[in-house]
Amino acid sequence: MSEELIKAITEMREEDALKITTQLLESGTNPLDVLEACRKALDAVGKRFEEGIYFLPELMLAGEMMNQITEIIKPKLAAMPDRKRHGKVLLGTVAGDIHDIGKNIVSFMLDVNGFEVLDLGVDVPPQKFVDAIQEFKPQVVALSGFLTLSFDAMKDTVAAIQSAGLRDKVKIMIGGGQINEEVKEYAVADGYGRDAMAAVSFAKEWVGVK
Ligand code: B12
Repeated sequence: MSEELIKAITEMREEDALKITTQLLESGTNPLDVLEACRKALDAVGKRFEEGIYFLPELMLAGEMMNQITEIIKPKLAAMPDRKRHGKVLLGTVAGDIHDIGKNIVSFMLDVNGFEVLDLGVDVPPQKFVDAIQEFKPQVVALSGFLTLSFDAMKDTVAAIQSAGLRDKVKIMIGGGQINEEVKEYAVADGYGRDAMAAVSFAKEWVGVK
C-alpha cells in the first residue's frame, strides 16, 4: 500500500495520493511510515526533475500534494506524544532557499513533542536569526535548507550568530534535502539531523529531557 502511495505521488496522481493516504491511516499504518513513503516519492520526483523528465510545474504539484498529505497526517501525529513545554526552538529556512515542506514537518514534530517553536519562515537572512535569538531566547536554533546553495547560507548564519556573541547561548542543528554531516562541519553547527525525529532527539538532548 505504501508502494501505491509512492507510485501515485511520483506519477502526479493527486486524488489517488490523497485517497491512499487516508486509507493507509484508517487501516492503522503509522503516520511516520506514511511520511517516509512521501519522502521516497519526492526523491523520485526530484530525480525525474534532474533528468529533465519533469519540470517546475511537477515539482510544485509534488510540493502541493505533500502539503495536503501533511494536513491529513497532522491530527494523527498530534495524538501521539506529550505536550509539556521543554524549551524553545528557533527555526527557519536559510537565506536564498524557499523550500518549507520539510521545515514545517520539523516545526510540527517539535511542537507536539513539547517545544515552543518560533518559525521565521523561508529565505531568512542571518541577521533575522540573530535578532530573533536576542528576543525569543531559544536554547536551540534549527536551520533548514534544501539547496546546495544553502551550505553557504548556513555557514553565514552560524558565523553571524558567533559575531553577535550568541554562539555559546544556543545549540545549532541543521537539516534538509542536500544537507549532511560534512555540511555540519563546514557550517560549524552542533548537529545534523536526517529527519524531523532527529530534530526532536537533538532538542531533547540539548535541553536535558530524557
Ligand atoms: C517540492 C520541491 C520544490 C518546491 C518547494 C515547495 C515548498 N513549499 O517547499 C518548489 C517547486 C517551490 C521548488 C523550487 C525549487 N527547487 Co526544489 N525540490 C522539491 C523536492 C521535489 C522535494 C523537497 C521536499 O519538500 N521534500 C519533502 C521533505 C518532507 O523531505 P525531507 O528531506 O525528508 O524532509 C525531512 C528532512 O529534510 C528533515 N529536515 C528538514 N529541515 C530540517 C532542519 C533540521 C534542523 C533538521 C534536524 C532536519 C530537517 O526533516 C524533514 C521531515 O522529516 C526536492 C527533491 C528532493 N528529493 O528533496 C527538490 C529540490 C530540493 N529542488 C531543487 C531545485 C534545483 C529547485 C529550484 C532551484 C528549481 C528552479 N529551477 O527554480 C527551486 C529553488 C527555489 C529556491 N530559491 O528555493 C533541487 C536542489 C538541487 C541542489 N543541489 O541544490 C532538488 C533536490 C531537486 C533535484 N533533484 O534537482 N522545489
